Amino acid sequence: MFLKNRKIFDNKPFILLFYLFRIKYIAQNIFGIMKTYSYMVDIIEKKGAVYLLLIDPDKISGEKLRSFVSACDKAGVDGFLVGGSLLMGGSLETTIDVIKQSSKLPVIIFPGAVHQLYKHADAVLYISLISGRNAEHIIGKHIIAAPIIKQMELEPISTGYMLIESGTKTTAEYISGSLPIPRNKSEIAVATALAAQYLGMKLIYLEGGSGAQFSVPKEMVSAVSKAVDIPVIVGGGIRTPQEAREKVEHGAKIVVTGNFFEEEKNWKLLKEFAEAIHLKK
Ligand code: 1GP
Repeated sequence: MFLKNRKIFDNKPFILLFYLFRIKYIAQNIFGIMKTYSYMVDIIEKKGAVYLLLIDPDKISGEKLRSFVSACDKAGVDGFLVGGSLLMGGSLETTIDVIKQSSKLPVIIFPGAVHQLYKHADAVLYISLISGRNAEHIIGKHIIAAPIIKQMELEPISTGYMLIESGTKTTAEYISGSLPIPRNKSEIAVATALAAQYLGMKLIYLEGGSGAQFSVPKEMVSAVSKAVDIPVIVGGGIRTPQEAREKVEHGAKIVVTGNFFEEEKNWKLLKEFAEAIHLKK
């Protein structure tokens, strides 16, 4: 029996086929599974930074969502994050379906909980709350989510998520039961971000929290961006194109806005935000 198998392996075309499958598998891992991450790296290369719009399914739906997505598309937004720390009734699935019907831009789930996963999204930020010490948010929920992500064939983008003190207590802080990093302690943020990079994470998210009173300080954005080699995302409390630009000028490679565009009267500023974030023209 053993000798019989040996004969098969001695067969050169068989070996060639074996290696071709291996190469295909490796290529799928790099170019297939990491498709959305590669897309963002590519945008960073071409435009200097990525602009993502966070959509909260509780805040917008139906025709208004369709119009908003089209407006984002026209304005030069690079993609969408969908999710929230707390979903009060809005549907993540319907929101993603509507975005997908209205735009070709990638949709990345920004999960506030394990049940916020959906196979029609392009990717999921696989966030570990590394600024906190709550094991459930560092690794616990991830174990529950991992088999679901695999089954859905979603691209997980490993993200070191850091809450930064932003004036008042934010929903993310309250729900996660974790202390944010003090605004004036850039060295803690740097050490935490470096640890995430050494653990193999693909992104660092400096989060002021949705609707934050103050966005992440530029000094901290700069210190963290200089220390790590992976892209730094900055979000929370960004309300003007100038503020968004300042984050990019201090090293942010991805900027997220959410709250500000929940008011329709602000949609006219989408293009200005996109242009401010895209440093390279
Ligand atoms: C929140 O960083 C995002 O998780 C966006 O924050 O809603 O304040 O823009 P805003």
